[in-house]
Amino acid sequence: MKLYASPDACSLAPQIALNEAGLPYDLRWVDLATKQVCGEGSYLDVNPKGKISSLVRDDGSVITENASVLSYIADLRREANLAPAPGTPERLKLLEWLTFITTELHKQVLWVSFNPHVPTAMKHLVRDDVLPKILPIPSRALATGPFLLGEQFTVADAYLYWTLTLISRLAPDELARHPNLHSFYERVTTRPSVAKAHAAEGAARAQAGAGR
Ligand SMILES: N[C@@H](CCC(=O)N[C@@H](CS)C(=O)NCC(=O)O)C(=O)O
Repeated sequence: MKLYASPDACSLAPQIALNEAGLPYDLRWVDLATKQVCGEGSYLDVNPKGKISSLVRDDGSVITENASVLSYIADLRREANLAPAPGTPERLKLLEWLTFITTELHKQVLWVSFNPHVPTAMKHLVRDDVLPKILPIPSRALATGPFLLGEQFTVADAYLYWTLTLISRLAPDELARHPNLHSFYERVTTRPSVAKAHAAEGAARAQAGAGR
C-alpha cells in the first residue's frame, strides 16, 4: 500500500491508523502547492481531486477522502480495534464523529483558517465565533472516557488529534479552555503510532528543506 501524504496535512491521521494497525505501507510525499509527488510525477494522476489523503492498494485501486481511508484501514486489520464492527450502533457513532470532524473542524475551521486566499475577517469570525461553539462538542464526549467512543482508541481519535494539532497553533487560548481536549491531546501524543508519524513528517520536511 502507498499513502500519499503531506507534512501537517490531514494525512497524519491515516499514518497514525496504519501505525496502530501495524500494516506495512510506503509514504509518498506530495507538494500540495505544485501537486507533484516526490520522485513520481503529478499527484493528479493518482487523485484528480488533488487533495490529501489517498491510499493506493497493491492492486492499484485508489481510496480517497480521509473518512473513507480511515474506515478502510480500520476494517483491514479488525484485530487492532480501530473501529467498532460494521453494522453496529457503535459503528454509526464512529461515522458521526468522522463526518463531524471532516465537515465542522477540518473544512469549516481549518480550511478557512489556513487558506491564504480567505479574507482575514472571515478567519477571525471562524476563530472567535465558530470554533468556540464547536470545541465543546468533542470536549463533552471526552468527559466520559479517554477517547471519543469511550475506552477504545479509534480512527476518529487519530483524526481529532490532527485537528487539535493545528487548532493549538491557531487558537491556543481557546483550546486551553477545554481540559478534556488538552488531556486527550497529551494522551494521544504519547502513543508510539503518533511519534512514528511525526518522525516521518519531520524527515520529509528535512528532506524538502535540503532539496531547496
Ligand atoms: N474532501 C477531502 C479534503 C481533504 C483536504 O482538504 N486535504 C487538504 C490537506 S489537509 C489538501 O489536500 N489541501 C490541498 C488543496 O486544497 O489544494 C477529505 O475529506 O479527505
